[in-house]
Amino acid sequence: MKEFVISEAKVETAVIVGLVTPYQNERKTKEYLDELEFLADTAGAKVVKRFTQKVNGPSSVTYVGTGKLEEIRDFIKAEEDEEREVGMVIFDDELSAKQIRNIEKELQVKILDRTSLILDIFAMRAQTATAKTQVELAQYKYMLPRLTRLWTHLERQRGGSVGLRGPGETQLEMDQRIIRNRMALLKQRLKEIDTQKTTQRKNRGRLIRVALVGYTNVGKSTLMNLLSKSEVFAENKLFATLDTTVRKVIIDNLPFLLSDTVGFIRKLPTDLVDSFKSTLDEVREADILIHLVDISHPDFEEQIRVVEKTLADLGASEKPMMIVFNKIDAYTWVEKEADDLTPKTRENISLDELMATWMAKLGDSCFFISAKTGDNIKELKDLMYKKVRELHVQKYPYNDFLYQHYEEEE
Ligand SMILES: Nc1nc2c(ncn2[C@@H]2O[C@H](COP(=O)(O)OP(=O)(O)OP(=O)(O)O)[C@@H](O)[C@H]2O)c(=O)[nH]1
Ligand SMILES: [Mg+2]
Repeated sequence: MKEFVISEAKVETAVIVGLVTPYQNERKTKEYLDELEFLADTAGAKVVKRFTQKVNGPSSVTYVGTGKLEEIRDFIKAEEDEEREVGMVIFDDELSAKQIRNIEKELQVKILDRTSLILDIFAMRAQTATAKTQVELAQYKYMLPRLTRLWTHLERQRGGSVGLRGPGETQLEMDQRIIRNRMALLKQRLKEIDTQKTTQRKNRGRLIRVALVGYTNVGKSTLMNLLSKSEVFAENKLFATLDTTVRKVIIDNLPFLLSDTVGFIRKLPTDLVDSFKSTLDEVREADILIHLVDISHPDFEEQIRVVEKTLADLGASEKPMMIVFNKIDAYTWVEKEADDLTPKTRENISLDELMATWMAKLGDSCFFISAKTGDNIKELKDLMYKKVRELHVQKYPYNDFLYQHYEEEE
């Protein structure tokens, strides 16, 4: 638990909750909660306490068991007694309407889950009309099956449900209808945007398209800026980028298009991925993907799997791909004592060893850089030049500027 100082009293505070299950051991849960805390921080909430519980699976009634829920309630009460208000409780998994209703009744504070938190950040980050429309649609998709909770809230205010059932249902049905209409409108709007974007993409000319993909916060925008000398917003926050940016990059005599796009994350609901269809078309239509990985992250291997799974969901896993490991400057490891005979863990592997392992596995389809210090960037550019040219010659064999150059070299 972190220190709580009075000068920060205006910052919304949060308690986060996760489960340890047969499928998610303590270490994993800690990593998930670290990430959830980072998400909360990105959304502007300060995490003051974590709760975890060892169970076989989430309870369908209250997610955690009754005892744990009381523990959380007692904590909130104790904080309130000290004039420290807990603004919200955030759960690491998506909650059902029923779970939210029951938990809220017990804890009497704002209840969020991983999905609604991510949606909140998306809403905060959305800049363009496309992103805003996509986020709004995703928010309604999340809200619709959970609408009853608004109604229960009302119920409580009016003191019981007797005699209110009729108008209550009507109210709910009305809300649902309004939302469904709004969703239809948003879908229609996205369709129009899609058509527009498809036309735009067709008009881009005969250039190879390279897409930067990867987990959130791995450095995609930083690399994009470095390669294209553009100024895409990059910072140490999750989902700094929501909109796709496309830039023309020229390496040597070879122009191509490079796109930077929204980062992926664990437990991202498919609905949300669907809503970002037009943003992710850039990935789907790319000729080659650069999968950027943050090698300094303790859990980068799982991040790779999450990205691969998301790409498969998008139908983009068959594309040519390069894995580029970023942040080699920030990689840390602990050398084991010679007399320590316990098995080596991930923390005991040196960068050289790790690089050797991956190169043995992937050959020249993997690469190691630091977008921050510029380490190996020149070599990365050379490699990209080679790969893009290969594709270009295959796809546009009669393209003048390249064809000439190509012949000269024959
Ligand atoms: N140490 C180190 N930090 C880096 C490197 N590359 C990027 N960063 C930092 O990592 C953070 C995230 O960088 P971004 O470029 O915003 O990452 P992104 O993948 O675009 O993230 P999202 O758009 O949020 O998905 C920033 O604070 C960068 O300064 C690197 O090579 N080394
Ligand atoms: Mg970015």
